[in-house]
Amino acid sequence: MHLKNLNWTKKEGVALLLIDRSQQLNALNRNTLAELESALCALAQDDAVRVIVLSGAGDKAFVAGADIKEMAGLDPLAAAAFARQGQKILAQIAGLSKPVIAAVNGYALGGGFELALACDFIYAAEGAKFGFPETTLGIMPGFGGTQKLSRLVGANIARELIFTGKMIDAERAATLGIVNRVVPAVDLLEATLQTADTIVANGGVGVAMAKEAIGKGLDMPLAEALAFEGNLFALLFSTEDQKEGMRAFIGKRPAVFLHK
Ligand code: DAK
Repeated sequence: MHLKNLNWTKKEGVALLLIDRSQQLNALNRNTLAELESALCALAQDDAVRVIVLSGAGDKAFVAGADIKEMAGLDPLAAAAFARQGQKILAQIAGLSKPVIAAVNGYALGGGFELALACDFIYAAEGAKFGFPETTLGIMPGFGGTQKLSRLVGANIARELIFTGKMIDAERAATLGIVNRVVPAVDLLEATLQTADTIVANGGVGVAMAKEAIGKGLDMPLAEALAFEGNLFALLFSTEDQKEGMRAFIGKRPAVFLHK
């Protein structure tokens, strides 16, 4: 499917969703956000898609942030609408029952870093750069960056990155736990798609519930989160996937999951 600033392809349970405004380093303008929102809606409802890989077109950027040229002219009401649009997309990714993996192939700055952080995990190309330059523009992160980064790496690292606006490379991001894996740029999509394929082969309901348990559980006190996990675990014993998975193990054969 080709939209103006976005395109996606589907293969064997995996959708590869590319933000495609490479002349502007895939910066997020309002049109791109609107397209991303409708693409995520369509992919959420598509049963043939079980994992989404999100990346940027070209070899320079994942997303170099919100579109500064467009943002510069926003009045307060338009800025509020822009914020709502961005936050809706982040909520969509968190609320999707399918994993979303970010394949960061260059700059992931500002809103682009926040978009990557909203995904379930991040693979990065060698040479990719992460940062929050907002304070160099007189603003601050507004799509969840202050909260997501602090929870992931701790408040002090988040403060340093956000207050200085300096970029870090993919290796440092991996050391900090922001990035799961760093690979040569030419191998990034293949490595990410391979991991997506591994997930697709597993029981879809279990994966979806694990995503929900991790995502929602992080915002709960531990005892409540453990109870939540226990309830979801119990619910899985009503699924065909649980029966098939265990039958296949006992029968010494690969499982064939129906994802229900
Ligand atoms: N916006 C618009 N255009 C951008 C852009 C951006 N973020 N980043 C790059 N471009 C454009 C450049 O203007 C240039 O366009 P032309 O001049 O050719 O028309 C083209 O992409 C190529 O960029 P450069 O020529 O600058 O390429 P370089 O390799 O020299 O430099 C760079 C690459 C990534 C270091 C540099 O482009 C750069 O510093 N870009 C800006 C990065 C940045 O500051 N990003 C953060 C934006 S602020 C909100 C929530 C969230 C946000 C806002 C509000 N609310 C809740 C309300 C998010 C804010 C942000 O993300």
